[in-house]
Amino acid sequence: MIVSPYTTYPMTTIYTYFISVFLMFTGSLHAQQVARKFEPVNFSQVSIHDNFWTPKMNIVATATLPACIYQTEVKTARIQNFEKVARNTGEEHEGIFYDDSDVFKALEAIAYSLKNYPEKDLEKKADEWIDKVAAAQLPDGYLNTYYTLGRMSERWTDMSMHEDYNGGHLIEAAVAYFNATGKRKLLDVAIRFADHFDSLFGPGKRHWVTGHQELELALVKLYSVTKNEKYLTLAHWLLEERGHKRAKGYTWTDWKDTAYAQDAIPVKLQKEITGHAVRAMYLYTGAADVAALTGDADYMNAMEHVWEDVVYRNMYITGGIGSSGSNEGFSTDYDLPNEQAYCETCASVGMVFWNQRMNTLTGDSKFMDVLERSLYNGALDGLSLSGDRFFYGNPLASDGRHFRREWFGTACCPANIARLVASLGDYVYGKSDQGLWVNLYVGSSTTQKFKKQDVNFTLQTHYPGDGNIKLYVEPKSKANVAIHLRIPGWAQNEAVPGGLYQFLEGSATSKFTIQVNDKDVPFTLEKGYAVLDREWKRGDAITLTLPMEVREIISRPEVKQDIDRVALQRGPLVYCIEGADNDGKAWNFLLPTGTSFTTSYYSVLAEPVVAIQFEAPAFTISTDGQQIQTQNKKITAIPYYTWCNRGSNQMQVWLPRKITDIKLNR
Ligand code: FUB
Ligand code: ZN
Repeated sequence: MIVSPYTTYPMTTIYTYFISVFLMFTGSLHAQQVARKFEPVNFSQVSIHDNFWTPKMNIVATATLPACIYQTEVKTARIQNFEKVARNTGEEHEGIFYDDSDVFKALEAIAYSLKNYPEKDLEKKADEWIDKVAAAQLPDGYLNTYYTLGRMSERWTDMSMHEDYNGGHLIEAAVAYFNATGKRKLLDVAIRFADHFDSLFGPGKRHWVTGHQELELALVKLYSVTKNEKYLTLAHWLLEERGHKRAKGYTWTDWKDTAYAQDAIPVKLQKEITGHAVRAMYLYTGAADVAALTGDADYMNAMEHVWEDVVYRNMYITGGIGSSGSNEGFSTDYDLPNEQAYCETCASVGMVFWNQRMNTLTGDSKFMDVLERSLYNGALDGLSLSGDRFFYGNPLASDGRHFRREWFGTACCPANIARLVASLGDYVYGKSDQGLWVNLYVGSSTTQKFKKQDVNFTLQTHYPGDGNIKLYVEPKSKANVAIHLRIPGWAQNEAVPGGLYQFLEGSATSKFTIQVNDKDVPFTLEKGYAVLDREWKRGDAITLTLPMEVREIISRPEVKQDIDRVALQRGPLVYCIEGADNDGKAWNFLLPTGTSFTTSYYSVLAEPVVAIQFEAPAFTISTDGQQIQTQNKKITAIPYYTWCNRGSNQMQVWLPRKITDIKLNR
């Protein structure tokens, strides 16, 4: 994974790379035909009414966003910084140089949330913040409270200082708020900022390598709403700036290792994942967006390799990534410690972004499988069931000291998980001229046009509680639509693409089934989708049943931390053992081969879940400390994302098979 200076690249790749760099500098980049296999259906066209997600979206609106607002304007000076700029009385900036981004991310989350949970007070608060943000913009379009409050002469001198990152989040918020409300005040601010950046940097102007990638993907969003090609050109140019050691001409604090920010070699030549996990995810999301609009196959090729490096060798079973705290990112292949896992919430959120882009570019459901894994496990774990406590890191084992916090000094994660949950509608469906893709099984409805005819789709399910999914298809009269239903890899015996994790042999599962109007129907399987290409009439209903048995999972032997251990999964959910359900202990039992599992509804937590139960030998030390006692105990496992909602507790995802892995003194 460390980029080797001796890595060789095929001549054709190098040749096409230089051609495209040449085109960048001659300024002749144009958006070509969109290279996506289908377009994601925008959240604004999807109504969600889901047993699992709707309560979460409501909690985001009523608890998470109020917590973000309280922390942002009452407990910290984030909003005050904008007010200080507008007052222009020489006051100092308070906080960290990237704090503005938390304001923008919260605004973005509010925008999505208004669609699911229209709440006048939230919209009022957003408008109030937008006025303050707008008042802090300088006449030349510059917007950054850290530099404007006393550091004006230093602006745009240090690429690591997140002026671009903050600007990217401003643009994302502006686009989301415009899409959700039709109000364009923040969009105009974002356009002025982007134009300011464009006046300084770009083909034939100054060089700039984004210190924390984000502006790339944001500029593509700005392009998609304004249709102004200069933003797409700028996004592409920013990608091309990487990997040439251009950062050297500037002060680049803490910039010892360019692989940290995926800047060691040009993006198109990258094959291996390196460095900071969130930076990487935002970079590849932006690269996939640019590839989709420019048809640039080199980006696609590079990302296929990098994606395999992530998923085949560097991803946790929870879909979390970035095992190392020292660089907040990747270390060496298969180095996936459980208790020390960093797995930042934002990195799992980034996995959702990137995998969605890869899915729409390729039409391959393996990317959605990874997205679903990161969404339901690594990302969702970052949000407490109450909605107002957060994890920054998401380890896969705890001795009881890991706990959820109200906020963080670096507070990137809370608003990130808020914007992800609130924008869930973006990930459910995809559409092409001929077909509909159902990617996530979320109770919802959407109306889409096929050959000028509106067709309404309504999906009903209790997923992931059970695997029964019903999709009602309602054209006005009759309509030909190829409906693609994602059949998750886990429902076809593939735990994860690439085999880093595998179902234990003999860990039985039934087959998925599909019926239309209660009758078996023919379908084809294409890239992980069951395709039903036929004429639909009003009242037709598809029933998809996914197998929901408890599956035991093992790791490749290279992951030494998981040797002789087993993880449990049911549907898309990874499970863990938490002390709260097991007499305070999660490290004192063995999971023997051949254990049988039962499942039941479990209402001990703040939301009902399906728990897994099994009998296992548990070990305790006698009160005099002289003997180890064994007794068979009923163990309860709960979905990983629900742990640590009853105070700090012991927890384990990978359960031991061997007595030497038991830890009694915890
Ligand atoms: O630098 C901004 C954010 O802070 C990053 O995305 C996180 O990883 C944290 O370092
Ligand atoms: Zn974060």
